[in-house]
Amino acid sequence: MLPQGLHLLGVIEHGTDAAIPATEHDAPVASLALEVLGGCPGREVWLTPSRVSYGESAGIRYARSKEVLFGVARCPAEELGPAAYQAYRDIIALTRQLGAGPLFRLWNYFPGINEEQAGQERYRQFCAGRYEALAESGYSLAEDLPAASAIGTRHGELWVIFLAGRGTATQIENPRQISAFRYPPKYGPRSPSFSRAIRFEAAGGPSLFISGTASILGHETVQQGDPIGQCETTLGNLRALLARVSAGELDGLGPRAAWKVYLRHARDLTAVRDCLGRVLDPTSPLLFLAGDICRESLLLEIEGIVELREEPRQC
Ligand code: 3EB
Repeated sequence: MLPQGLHLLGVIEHGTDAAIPATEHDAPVASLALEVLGGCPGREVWLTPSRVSYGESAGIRYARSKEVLFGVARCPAEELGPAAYQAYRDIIALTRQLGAGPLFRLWNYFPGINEEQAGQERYRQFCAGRYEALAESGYSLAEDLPAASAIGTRHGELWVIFLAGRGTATQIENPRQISAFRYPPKYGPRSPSFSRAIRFEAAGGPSLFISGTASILGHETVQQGDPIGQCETTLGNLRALLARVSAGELDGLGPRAAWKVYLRHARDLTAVRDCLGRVLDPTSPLLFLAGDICRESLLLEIEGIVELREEPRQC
C-alpha cells in the first residue's frame, strides 16, 4: 500500500541478488547489483503527489505525471560506448516526444567501470558514447548538462535512470572543482558530460539534485588511499555546492536532505560512517552502497537531494 495521496513513479532495487522480485505494478523498476552496506532498506521507492500514468518506448519504462517524468533504460553492457550512445539518444528523444521538460538528473550504472576493454577504460568508453549522443541531440555540453552519477556495479546491464520535469533547471558548478565537462584529456578523449548539481524549480518548490561528488579538487584526486581524508574533502565539496545556493549547513538539513554514499571497499564503511556522522544531520536519510567509482583512485562518492526552503522574506 502506498501512503495516502501519493503515486508511484518507480522503484530502485539494490542488492547483489540476481533475483528480481515480481512486481505488482506497471511502474519502472531498476535492479542494481549494488550491495547495501548500511542505512535504509535496499529498496528505494519514488513517489509523487500527482496522478501518474505508465508507458514503455524503445525499451524505456517510464512514469509520468503532469510535472515529472521518471524513467529507466537498460541495455546490454558489453560495449559501453554504443550502449551509452543508444540509451542517451533514446532517453532524450522520449523526453522531447513527451514534452516532459528538461532532463535534469541521470544515474548511470554498469559493471566493470574501471576495466580496460579494447585499450580503453569502460568508464571512458561510456563517457564517449554519452558525449556523442548529447552532442548530436543539440546539447552545448557546457551550459545545459544534467546532474549525474556513474557507478560500477558487480554485474548486470547498463541501467540509466532519469528524471525530467516541467520547471526550471539551473546548472550549479563547484568553485573547488574544475567542471567535469572541462576536464583535461588525460581523463579520457571525451570529458564527462554532467554538471555538479542542478537546482530544479517546479510547482512543488525548488530542490537541489547533487551529482556524485568525490575527493577531487581542481581536476585531481586528492587524499589518495585515505578513505577518511577523501570523505572530508568530499564533504568540503558538498558544503561549497550548498553555499552556492544558500541551502544551509550539512548538519542542519534534517529530513530535507537525503544522501547516498558509494564505497569501493566495504571495509571502509565504519571509518566513513564515523566521518559523516560527525558532520551530517543524523535525521537526514543516509544509504551506503558498495559500488565502484569512475576513477581507480577514488574510494567513495556521495550524492544527494536537498529540498530548498524559500528564504524567509523580510518585511
Ligand atoms: C568526478 O567528479 C567523479 O560521469 O556521470 C561523478 C558524477 C563522477 C558523475 C559521470 C562521474 C559522473 O569526476 C566521477
